[in-house]
Amino acid sequence: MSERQTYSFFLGCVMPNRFPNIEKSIRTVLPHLGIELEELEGASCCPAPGVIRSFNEPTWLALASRNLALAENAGHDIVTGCNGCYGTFKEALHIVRDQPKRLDEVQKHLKEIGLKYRAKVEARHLIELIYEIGHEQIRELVTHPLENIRAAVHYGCHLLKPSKLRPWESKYRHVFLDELVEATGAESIKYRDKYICCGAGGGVRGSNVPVSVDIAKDKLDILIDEGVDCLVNVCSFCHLQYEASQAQLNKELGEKKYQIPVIYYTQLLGLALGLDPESLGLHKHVINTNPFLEKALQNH
Ligand code: 9S8
Ligand code: 9S8
Ligand code: COM
Repeated sequence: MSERQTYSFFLGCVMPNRFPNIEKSIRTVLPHLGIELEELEGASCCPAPGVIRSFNEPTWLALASRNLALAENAGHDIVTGCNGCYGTFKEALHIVRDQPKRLDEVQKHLKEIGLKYRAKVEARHLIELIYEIGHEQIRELVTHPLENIRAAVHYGCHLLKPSKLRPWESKYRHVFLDELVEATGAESIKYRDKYICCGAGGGVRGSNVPVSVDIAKDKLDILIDEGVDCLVNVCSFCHLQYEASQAQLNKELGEKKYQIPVIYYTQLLGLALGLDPESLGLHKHVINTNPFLEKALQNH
């Protein structure tokens, strides 16, 4: 692997407030891949692309640019583990690079709070950094392959779309995450509606929980039929949706029908690197991870 790289770590809202266990797994695993994270002090909500942008686009752009400016002034590119935050930053950069008037407008706002901004910073998703290392190289680092695990990969929307503003080469766009999951030794299964929205984004979960849970239920029912060991994701908001929706559905049913462990990619990879499940936050899940861990740890 090439020399170590340092990024400003953008947490977003969901991870530190609801899933510090995912944050822990990211902070534990990335240094093993030569990726160092620096705190991004003073960061705010990205703000969420499907929510705040729909209400007031100029405010969304100014706030997104403020977060990007913090990283730019720290001298690093920004990295996030949430698809929504990734979407906001990729699209905010595209707008100001494409339309000088918008950059001017944003620079005026940021000047008022003493921030310089040239839109020279890049926005990355941590899975993009891992993709660049390559699935074959990741496979070489794996010491404890997760041979018994049948995983259902969930990409989420903002990771892939709009495709012209995303870095994935077209022939890898719909398989790169499956390849990275398979590099851990797990099997990534084919299933119906793999690329469908989890039902949380775009303000759906915020405004109408029953509709949102219903959308999540479609995929969960497909995965129960497939008999998977876990659902793997790379978005803190999708993660929240599948954890919380299963708990909600079980409560409504009065029985624990929905028991699919929801695993963030760095948790899966960490296990395959031989790291301790607690250091990956795997003991702090809403949906019990024990049956998954029993199978996954057979090579530990
Ligand atoms: S920040 Fe505030 S609500 Fe959220 S997690 Fe991701 S999208 Fe950006
Ligand atoms: S949350 Fe994460 S990326 Fe989104 S909009 Fe549709 S899918 Fe789940
Ligand atoms: C989803 C983000 S990851 S948003 O709700 O669409 O803004």
